[in-house]
Amino acid sequence: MPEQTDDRISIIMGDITIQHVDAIANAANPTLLGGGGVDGAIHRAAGPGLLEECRTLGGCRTGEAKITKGYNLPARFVIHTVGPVWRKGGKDEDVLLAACYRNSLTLAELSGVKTIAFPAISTGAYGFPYERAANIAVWTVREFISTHPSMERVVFVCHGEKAYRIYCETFEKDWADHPETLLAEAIAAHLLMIETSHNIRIRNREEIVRRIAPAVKNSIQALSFGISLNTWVAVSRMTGDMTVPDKVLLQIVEQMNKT
Ligand code: AR6
Repeated sequence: MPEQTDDRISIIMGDITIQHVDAIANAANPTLLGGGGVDGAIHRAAGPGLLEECRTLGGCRTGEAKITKGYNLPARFVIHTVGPVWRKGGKDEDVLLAACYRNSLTLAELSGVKTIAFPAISTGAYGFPYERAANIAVWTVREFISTHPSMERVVFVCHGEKAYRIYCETFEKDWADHPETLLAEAIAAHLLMIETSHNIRIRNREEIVRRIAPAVKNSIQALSFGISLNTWVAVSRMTGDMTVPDKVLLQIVEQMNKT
């Protein structure tokens, strides 16, 4: 089996159901009651106990994740996440796909998982363009593990040679020199996390992404923007629908450029 590795990320070609890792991620649907593709393969390999436990979970929203035991799988846990259905990019698909990876990793970490394998979420029945999805997957995972040392290894399991090649090419892109679109995705993902964790909706989210992305040079700055905005939201105690004032954005960008 071909394999490409750095010290914490592996890209392999194969079947996720046979991976010896602490957890495998499942590209599920909102019912969590099984389906085709990788979901079907995982349920078949895990056995009926998995479906039984899934029935107790009350489904899962797009971009979110839920955890179960792995039953007959070599992996101890399955992290079920629901990817977005591709709708030509106009329905926050990038942000939601990034949220799948981030929420799965967060949930995994909370359960003591140190090694996790991911399939290419949303790239089958849900129709997400493969290359774009691979970029988001690699980008989001790299960013997450850079700030979460307890996650020792993440394995991308590619189903087929073409898929494997695309992941390898994405992986080799210079991490410090990502194109603006990827930085925009990272910023959008930070905004989504802020919205979720403070239970707010940022009305000018898209405008913020458009304005901030060109000012951000790398992932560290994108993260630093996310942290500063998160702090501002926490201190301002805003709730419900809110707009981030221009003044605040300018202050954060100014601060970011000093670091
Ligand atoms: N190991 C690794 N990857 C696999 C495997 C496998 N055994 N089998 C398929 N893939 P999909 P989605 C790859 O359709 O697009 C289900 O019915 C596959 O080549 O499984 O998120 C759910 O219940 C593709 O690249 O998931 C939902 O209804 C990737 O896994 C819906 O499909 C994801 O393809 C979810 O659609």
